Amino acid sequence: MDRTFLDWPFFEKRHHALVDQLTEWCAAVPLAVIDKDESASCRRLVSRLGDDGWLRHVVPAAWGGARSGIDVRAVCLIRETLAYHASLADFAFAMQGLGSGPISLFGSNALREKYLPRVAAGNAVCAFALSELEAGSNVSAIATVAERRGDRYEINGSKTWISNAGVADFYVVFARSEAQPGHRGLSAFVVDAGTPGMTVTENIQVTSPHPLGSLSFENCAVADSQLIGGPGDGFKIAMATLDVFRSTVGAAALGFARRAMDEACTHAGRREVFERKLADFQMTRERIAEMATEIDASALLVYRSAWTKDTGAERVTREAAMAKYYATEAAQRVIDSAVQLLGARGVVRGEIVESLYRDIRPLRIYEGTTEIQKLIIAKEVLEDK
Ligand code: COS
Repeated sequence: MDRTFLDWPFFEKRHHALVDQLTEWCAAVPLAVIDKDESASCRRLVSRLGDDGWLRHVVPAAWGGARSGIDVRAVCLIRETLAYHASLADFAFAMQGLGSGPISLFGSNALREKYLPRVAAGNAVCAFALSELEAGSNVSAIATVAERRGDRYEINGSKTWISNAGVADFYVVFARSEAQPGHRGLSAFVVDAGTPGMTVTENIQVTSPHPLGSLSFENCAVADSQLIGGPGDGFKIAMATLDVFRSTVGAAALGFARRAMDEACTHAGRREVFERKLADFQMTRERIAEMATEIDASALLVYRSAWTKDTGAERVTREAAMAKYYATEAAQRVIDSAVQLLGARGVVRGEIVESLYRDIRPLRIYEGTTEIQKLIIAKEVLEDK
């Protein structure tokens, strides 16, 4: 994997050490092995990532984490490296961050104490339950309700496309608790798996296999101490959490793209066509040049966003949206080029570029589609004028 980007001014010495240690770890641990199903693999991966200390990077130090706050550059470097080796390992790591992010960023100390040490140790699997059938891109349209009854809330409604549904030990659930319409009425709650009234209604099979499903809530009672932030803070909690984790989606895309690039270059250097190496043809070189440039451009945007957040910016909405949009779209093009360079082999099940081709596709959709990222960027640019 190209490591020259680590010399860019975005990084500190500790980031180099992190990548060295994680690369060694990835070579030693059988990350790509699938157990009886993806859910079992995901649990095993979370537990191993916890045992070996990697999950400490998604939690603040006061609750078992590596540093006082979440170091977005470290999270990006870990996602990039894991994605290079095994997409399910990246997924398992990423969901621990996204699923616990609202608690780290906005939870009471009691909630942090209750959940975050288990997240860091890999003893609790997390989920982020935002999307609904009629509320994917439009978060303000969430219809799941949380009605206040004394010292608890009763949740009714349903969620879908929820990563780790059925595997998670707790879910951060966004629901409408306040009378105000649109984004102002939403709140965020932590709901433990096994809470009466919450059931997993469906497991969803997708192009890049990972645990995904739907949830139903019927008079599901949660104590008011499970509320994250205040009543009505849900929309801003969701958006601020996504601001942190969207750059990391770009980083995962970067890991996939770098792997595709390496596979393509190895193949082009070995494959003979018309009595020459594939790598000697100008059309191959043009493709390789485009792939390399898109990878570096993605890395610049991803690490610009992560560095901006780490060095104190309150919001990185525009930077994170650019990083996610550009890096995921570019990775799709890079991987498609790699498939093309491998020819027939590129579409054979079991080939690395074939699985990368399936793995990259959801990243252009989840945590905000490319189209939503473009709307966010345009809004930020126009507001600055
Ligand atoms: N951080 C903090 N606050 C934010 C914010 C952010 N990143 N983005 C918006 N806000 C605030 C705004 O400042 C505004 O506050 P006020 O009410 O005080 O004015 C409020 O939230 C509403 O913002 P906005 O008007 O921009 O909201 P919209 O309803 O127009 O929606 C989009 C904005 C479309 C950008 C949002 O719904 C979105 O990101 N959708 C995609 C969701 C997604 O990623 N889904 C995938 C599921 S997760 S896997």
